[in-house]
Amino acid sequence: MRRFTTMLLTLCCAHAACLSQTQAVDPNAIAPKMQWFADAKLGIFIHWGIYAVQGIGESWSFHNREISYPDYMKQLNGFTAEHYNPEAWAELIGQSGARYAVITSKHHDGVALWNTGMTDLSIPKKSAAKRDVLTPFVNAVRGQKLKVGLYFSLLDWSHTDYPGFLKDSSRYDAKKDTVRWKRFQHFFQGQIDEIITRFNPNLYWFDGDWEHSAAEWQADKVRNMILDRNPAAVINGRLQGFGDYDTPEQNFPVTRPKLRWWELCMTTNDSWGYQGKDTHWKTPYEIITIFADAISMGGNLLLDIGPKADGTIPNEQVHILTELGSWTKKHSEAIFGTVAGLPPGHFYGPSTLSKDSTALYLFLPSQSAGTVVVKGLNNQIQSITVVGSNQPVTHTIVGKISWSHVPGLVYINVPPAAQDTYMTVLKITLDKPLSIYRGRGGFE
Ligand code: JFZ
Repeated sequence: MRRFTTMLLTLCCAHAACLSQTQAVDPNAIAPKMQWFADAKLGIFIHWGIYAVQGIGESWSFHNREISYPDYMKQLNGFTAEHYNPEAWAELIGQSGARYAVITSKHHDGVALWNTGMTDLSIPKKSAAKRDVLTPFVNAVRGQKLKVGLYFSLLDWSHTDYPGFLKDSSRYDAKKDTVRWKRFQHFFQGQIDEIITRFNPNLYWFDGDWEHSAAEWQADKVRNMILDRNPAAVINGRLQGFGDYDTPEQNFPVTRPKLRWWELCMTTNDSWGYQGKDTHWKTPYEIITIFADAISMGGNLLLDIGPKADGTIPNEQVHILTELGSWTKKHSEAIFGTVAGLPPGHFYGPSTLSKDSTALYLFLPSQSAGTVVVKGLNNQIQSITVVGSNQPVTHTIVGKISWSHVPGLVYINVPPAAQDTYMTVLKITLDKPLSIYRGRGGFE
């Protein structure tokens, strides 16, 4: 059994029911395997399940008694996947610029997308589609040379040996009936074992950990099961302290999340799965500015789509991914392989840095032409260009006092013609690795 360095870092996730937890993973020990994740920047999340049939909330709709459990499960009959084209999905994801995709192998409703041997509640055994819809997607994603992530809900509100069921009713108390809870442990760990052996994903995206403790999930054992098979596998932070990175959800973190690596998961409208009535779409501009903000703070964006029950992806989501794709392609050097940019206070907008920090990328936060300013830059500027066109950009140094070590203000003239449809990016080539002034002015 592998041993973990236990750090006394107490974390609490976003959920009200969350138990406070101790982070068991040493960031220095996992840094090498996390490199692809840090460089990936963009992932596409897919919530696909029977909830798309009626376009209702994924799993939560029956849990919260918006629909009866039997009626929820009747959606199995409408889940046809008749137009499902996993290669086209993977191609669209690749075109968006994403470097990885994460799909729901099983949500809280317990309906597995693959042909699990641990229960009959699966798309191949119980739905109209009558086939494993997970394996072809995993293969198609690999065919696009993208990393594969599998979402797996630890909690399973359908399983008769799982305590939780509806919001106000549970089957039993796991602390009292330990024999029954052990049966559930055998079940969910058996499914994880299937995922490990059949799919060997690059990333495990657990969810639903908040209903039980690390000891109850045997989170250390689960982590070891995964790493014994693939020491390079990345595990998200919803494993009661035994994951590798933070997963803020929907809400943009204004200050950096606690763990060294993090990923904001976010919907394109207000729903994870397909809900036809939800037309509250984010615009490509909003998605792109959110993405730039995340990478500026050293995080990734995991942008969600919710395909329909027939396997088609809603047009609005295709549009968002396509627009995002042309923007990420044009600005690829400012995104991939960069690291977090300037700390707050130097520039009114997101920024990134090349890994050697000799190039600073400024993401212009508005469409207006005119000037933008960078404060506290000690370096000499070799050139400023527009990313994507290499158009040169002029600047002036304002307020530099000859006898002071404090750098002047860099006023950059943004040419109106350089404006991108969504977000213009400037590249400042520096004389040497970035050096910034963080003082209070005057002699400090
Ligand atoms: C979780 C899931 O429940 C949700 O359906 C979706 O898959 C998302 C990516 O992850 O999000 C949560 C989890 C818990 C709460 C709310 C959203 N909660 O406790 O209120």
